[in-house]
Amino acid sequence: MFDLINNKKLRALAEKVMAEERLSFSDGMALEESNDLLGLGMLANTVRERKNGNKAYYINNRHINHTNVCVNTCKFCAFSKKAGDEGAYTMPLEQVMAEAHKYDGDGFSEFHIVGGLHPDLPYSYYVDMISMLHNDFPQTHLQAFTAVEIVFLAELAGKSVSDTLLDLKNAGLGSLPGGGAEIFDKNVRKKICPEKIDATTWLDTHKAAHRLGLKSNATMLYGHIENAEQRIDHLVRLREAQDETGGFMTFIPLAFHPANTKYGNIKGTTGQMDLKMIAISRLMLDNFPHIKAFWIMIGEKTAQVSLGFGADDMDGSVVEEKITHSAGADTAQLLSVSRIERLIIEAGRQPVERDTVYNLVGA
Ligand code: V47
Ligand code: SF4
Repeated sequence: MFDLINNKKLRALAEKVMAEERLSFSDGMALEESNDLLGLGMLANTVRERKNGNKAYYINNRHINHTNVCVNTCKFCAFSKKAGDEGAYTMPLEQVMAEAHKYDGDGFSEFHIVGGLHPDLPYSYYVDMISMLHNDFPQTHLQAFTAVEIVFLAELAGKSVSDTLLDLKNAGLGSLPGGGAEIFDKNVRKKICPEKIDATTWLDTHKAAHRLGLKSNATMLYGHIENAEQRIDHLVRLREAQDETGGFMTFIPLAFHPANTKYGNIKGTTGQMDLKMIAISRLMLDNFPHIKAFWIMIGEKTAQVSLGFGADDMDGSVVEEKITHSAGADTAQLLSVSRIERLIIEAGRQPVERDTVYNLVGA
């Protein structure tokens, strides 16, 4: 089958993939240097089918972004505002609850909750938010607060990261989303998000969560000022962390959207790059069970095609995502379950509704 791959280096990697051998950093660079998208896709699809067969997962979920007020000034972010700016908002807890109850009866299994680093909200706001949601929605998984938010909350409370995670877990937190990873490289980070926690702190926060029994996801923001070497370095560091704890469920490559950011001059990613990132991450992250195509960022059509290029997960119905839409995403706010299933079935895959931690829903 791999005779069809026209690139010599890629054909050599095919042998490693077939033998289930780990790809090295320099193998990763060879993947990056290849423009043989079909070859990359074929290899990634082999791993995808080995791990997940013909299944394509999705979740019926709802996003809540409780505030866009943030003390940081990440240059790629179009979502954050300073308090008092036009468009700045912070939901009191009653409003968070009203938002959550808007979806009563919709059959969702997850709330995905992320927000800015607000300068004035007390620690109790976050712990109470989780316990109030958990109280009203005991069956709904709460995937909340990126590692960046967790470290911010720990500093706010004067507690260790582990104790902060424990407070939130005791209140009903189910898992951590994968945001805030951006690109681990120190020099890129200094330019794109100078105030953000460094790579080691991000990774240590996830490892601490895993040790407390909380699963998590990981992301990588690509298509801005980073280069191929920095992307492969990012994946290798994630793979090493996963070797230690095994607590990551899913990797989500995030396509940079430049509109309304400080990088408005950068062109958005292309379909070739989006599919290549899915394939490369599937091949490099041999210890991650799942690779997610976040349709909000790459569009429904590319997400559908990515199911043959390494992805086995389409995320979910989402509803009212603000982070990417602030940065010019022209995707819808909502994909109905029937639309997601149609996209998956037309791609020749078997749609499987999951909850956050990949239990089957309604099975
Ligand atoms: O960390 C911010 C990214 C992330 C832009 O865990 C941008 O299942 C593109 O992490 N263009 C937050 N991306 C979202 C996130 C996420 C999304 C979906 C699923 C999961 C999961 C996690 O969004 C941030 C940052 O990397 N981001 N601005 C932008 N202009
Ligand atoms: Fe704040 Fe997150 Fe935006 Fe950075 S990416 S400015 S931390 S909301």
